[in-house]
Amino acid sequence: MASRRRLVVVSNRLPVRRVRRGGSTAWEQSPGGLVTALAPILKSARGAWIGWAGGSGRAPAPFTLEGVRYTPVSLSRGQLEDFYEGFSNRTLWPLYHDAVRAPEFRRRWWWPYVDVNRKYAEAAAATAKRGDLVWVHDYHLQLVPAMLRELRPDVRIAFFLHIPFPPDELFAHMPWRSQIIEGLLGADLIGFQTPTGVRHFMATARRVAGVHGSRGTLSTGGRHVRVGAYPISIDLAAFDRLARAPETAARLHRLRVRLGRDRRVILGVDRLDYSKGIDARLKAVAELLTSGRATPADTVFVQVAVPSRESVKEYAELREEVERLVGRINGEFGEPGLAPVHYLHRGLPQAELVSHYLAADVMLVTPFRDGMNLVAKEYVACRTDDTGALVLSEFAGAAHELKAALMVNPHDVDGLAAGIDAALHMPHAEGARRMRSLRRAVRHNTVFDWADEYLGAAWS
Ligand code: GDG
Repeated sequence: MASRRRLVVVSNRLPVRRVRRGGSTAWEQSPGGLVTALAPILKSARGAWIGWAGGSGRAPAPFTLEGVRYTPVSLSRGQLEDFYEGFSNRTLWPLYHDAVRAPEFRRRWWWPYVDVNRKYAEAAAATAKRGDLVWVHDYHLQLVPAMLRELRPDVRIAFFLHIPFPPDELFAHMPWRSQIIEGLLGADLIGFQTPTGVRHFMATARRVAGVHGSRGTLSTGGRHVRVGAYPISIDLAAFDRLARAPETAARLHRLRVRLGRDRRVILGVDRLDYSKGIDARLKAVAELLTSGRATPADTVFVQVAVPSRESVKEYAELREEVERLVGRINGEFGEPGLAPVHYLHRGLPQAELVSHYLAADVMLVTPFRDGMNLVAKEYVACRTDDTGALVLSEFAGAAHELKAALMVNPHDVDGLAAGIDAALHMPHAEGARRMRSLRRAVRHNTVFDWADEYLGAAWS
């Protein structure tokens, strides 16, 4: 019954961008694992995607791109400030990331969050047909499942949270905790990145909404809501292909020559976000240089920090802190022509990103908390010759699968420095054994497996 299997995806942002072509502008799919995995499914299921397309004011008209129907949602300047920068990124984001920055609970951000969620729910209700599956994504839209159920009890509803779900006692701080839990419970399936997220959510749902259930099913209002862990992943084949491409070899060669062929390369790649532990790893690098375990002549640290949420105060402060640390390390330990830290405050084209992964003897993924962390998986996917070492925070969702990484606690600067040192001196055989095991883990669960598993559960 093809009509029953239609999929409507709802996410804060549409995975598209406007590009200039000739004298006019056109829409283009932006690169990313989620859209790569879902585009073929949406295309064959004549599916649709609803989300914000950037900008404020009137939304652009719906359009079709590579067989997928995109419906932009409009957000006003005020909604962007209160719903997006405020409630989503200054309340929910820090609260769900273990409160590594204090979440702000402002009453004037709550109603815009409700209004914008209703707008997405109405757009989904207007698009979905009877029996369709509507898949709602992420923390910006947690009220949509219940709002949509109210409007359209005849569709199936699934929700996936890309970021961690916090422990019960932390979530309890949220003034609108019951509204959020009830919003989520409107779904038929709620997916989290890890079993820990599932556990936290089940505990909170029992306490806040008084629902019953165990073993991945909750009962509420005469319905069953399934709750499960579905760890997201990457398009392994795409990274494998890029890593083996002849142009990549040439790019890698140029990069290694510029970084110094005899130096060991340590790499970090993140959005410039305080959850990612960029400051912690800079302190650990400083510790290695201070203790003489690394010198600017034998080791170089490259940090790619992609600008993110720059209008949010905490992000501007983090940028200052990171740049101060980089300046201090280079000032203290650098020599003319030999900077121990290279800091790039920009995103790289994907082919360039892959040559950085290939240039890195050691990859540092050290978030204080992270839903999954795709960078860790991408690094592993690119290491086709089983070389390289991954230093991974035990607080990244990816740590559940990438067990052969060198695990670290980013709050412990000495332990982190010791982990990096161990990675730099890892015996070849042990490094290869670990990398083979990491590669098996990524092969075992690609983004296509993730989408299959999740959608299989949502449709059943
Ligand atoms: C959220 C959750 C969860 C980064 N720098 C460049 C670049 N990137 C790409 C990477 C990777 C993506 O951005 C970052 O993904 P992460 O998973 O690390 O992080 P978030 O943005 O925080 O995503 C996270 C994810 O959702 C998925 O569910 O894993 O836990 O926080 O794909 O490759 N890409 C390019 N140049 C760069 O400089 N081209």
